[in-house]
This record gives sequence, C-alpha cells and structure tokens, in this order.
Amino acid sequence: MTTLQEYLKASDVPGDLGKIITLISEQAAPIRSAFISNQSYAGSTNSSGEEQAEMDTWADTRITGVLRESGFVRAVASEEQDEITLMNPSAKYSVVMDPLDGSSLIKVNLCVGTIVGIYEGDVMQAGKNLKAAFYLLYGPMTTLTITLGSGVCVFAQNADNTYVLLKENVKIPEGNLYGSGGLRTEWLPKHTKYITGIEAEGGKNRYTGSFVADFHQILEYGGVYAYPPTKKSMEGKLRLVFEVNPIGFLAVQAGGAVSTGDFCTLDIMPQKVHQRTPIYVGSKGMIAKIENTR
Ligand code: AHM
Ligand code: MG
Repeated sequence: MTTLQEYLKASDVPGDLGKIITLISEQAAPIRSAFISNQSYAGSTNSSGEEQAEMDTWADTRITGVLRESGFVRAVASEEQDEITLMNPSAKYSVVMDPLDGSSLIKVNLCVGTIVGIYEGDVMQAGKNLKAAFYLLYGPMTTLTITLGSGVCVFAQNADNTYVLLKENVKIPEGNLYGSGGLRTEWLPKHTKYITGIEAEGGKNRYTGSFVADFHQILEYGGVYAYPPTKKSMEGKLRLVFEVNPIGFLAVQAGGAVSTGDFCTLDIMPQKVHQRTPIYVGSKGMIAKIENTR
C-alpha cells in the first residue's frame, strides 16, 4: 500500500513543501484526541465576529506552533487569526488554513475537518496559484484528500498514524446531491431558481453544516455544495482564502468546478485576508448550470 510519504516522494514534491504537508498531517492524531477534552466554548470571537469553539483555538495554536518551530514556513493566514502571521522571511512557502472547519458540530459528534492551502511566496494570491491543497476529514476514519496540482488522491490514517492510499485519480462524477447554506427566505431569486430546478430534476438534499464533510460526499457522489449570496450577506458566508480556494482547487483538480455563481473563484485576487465569497463547488455540469441561471 502506498503511503503518503511514498506518494510525496514519487511526485517529486520539493523538500520543504513535502515537510509542511507531513507536519500538518501529523497534527490529525493530536487534534482528534483533543476533541474529547475541548467540548466547551472559549468565549472569544474570531475576526468575523463568530464565537470561537475552544477546539478552533486549540487546533489553530497547535498547527501554527509546529509550523513556526519548523522554520520551513514564510507566513500563515488562519481563519482563527485576525492578521497574517509572519514566520521565516527566507522560507519559500506560505500556508492558509481553516484549522477546524464546521466546529459547531463538535459537540454533536458530526464530521469536521482541517482545510489547508500552500502557496509559493506570500499568502495573498489567487487560488489558481496554489502549489498544494488538502483537507483532513475527522470522520469514522481520518482521511486526507490532497492535490499537488495534478490530480487528487485520498489517504486514510492507520492505527499507527501512517497515511495509506485509499483512492487515486479521484474524479467528481456528474451527480444530483445538493447542499445549500443560508435560510431559504434569505436566498436571492437566482439561487432559488437554481435549487428549485435541481429539486425538480430529482436532486437529493445533503447538508450537514460542515463544509469539508459536505464537499467530501460531493467529491464521491457528484452534485453541488453551495453557500450563496443572501439578502443579509451578498458575499455569502465562506472565506475565500481559507476555505473556498483550497477546496475549489481540489474540485478543479478532480475534474469539477468552483464558482461564485458567475465566474471561477480561483481567479479572484484577495483584497482582504478574511474576505468572503459566494461559492458553488462540485460537478462541472452543476456549476455550469448556476453560471447559466438568470
Ligand atoms: P466555520 O469555519 O466557522 O465552522 O464556518 C464555516 C461553516 C462551514 O463548514 C459550513 O458549510 C457553513 O459554515 C455552515 O453554515 P450554516 O450554519 O449557516 O449552514
Ligand atoms: Mg470554516
């Protein structure tokens, strides 16, 4: 069975990039064991004004700490930090991350994940420039879904914490699952028309409220995950830099697509680190459909 280490080597990944991927993937085990002792809320808020679950802060501190100590990282932008953290100015790679996505689901024991993107140079770049993107999904198994810019692989963590290849050359099929964030009463006409159309064609609703988990089932079965613009927030909810770009890059590498509803999110040059964007991600046909909805 191919291990993550063997895969990184066979892919000729530059040393420092491989080390960063390895270091973050090694945090899955401590993060998993910390779930049980970090059930309560920290009582602080992140820069988007949302309550930070204690686990968010814990995972953020843990990953940021190991990246800083490693000396391989130039800068880190995290959903849980207001500003970009500068580390080693002579290092080649910078990391963007949502250390614990879907954290409101921890106390009900549903799946959550860690989202990571790695750029050469600084963090404020268009998503299409990513050198690697991956997410850890803490489900019945811990899995790591990764692209190095040429296809997508899924690894599963063994009892000895080694990641072994579960699936390679993953492709998003055309499928009919859909999951949409935002209250229906807050949706705009274009999105309502789109979802109503999917439902009329027999689409099945699947939405847990954890982006990583909801995307992972789209990757397997096909369909669309959406967090649309709403009457309250024209930018939707998800953050371009930490969430939308890494997952969107993976989707495109798996033969799918990602869009604001009008154009590919990977072309957006971020203006602010915590910038939000509407997102539609999944099967190519589903994304073409929203872009063609008037
Ligand atoms: P988080 O990073 O604070 O957990 O917020 C992002 C999450 C996504 O995982 C999920 O898709 C979305 O927010 C759910 O939002 P809602 O509860 O509005 O459906
Ligand atoms: Mg998140």
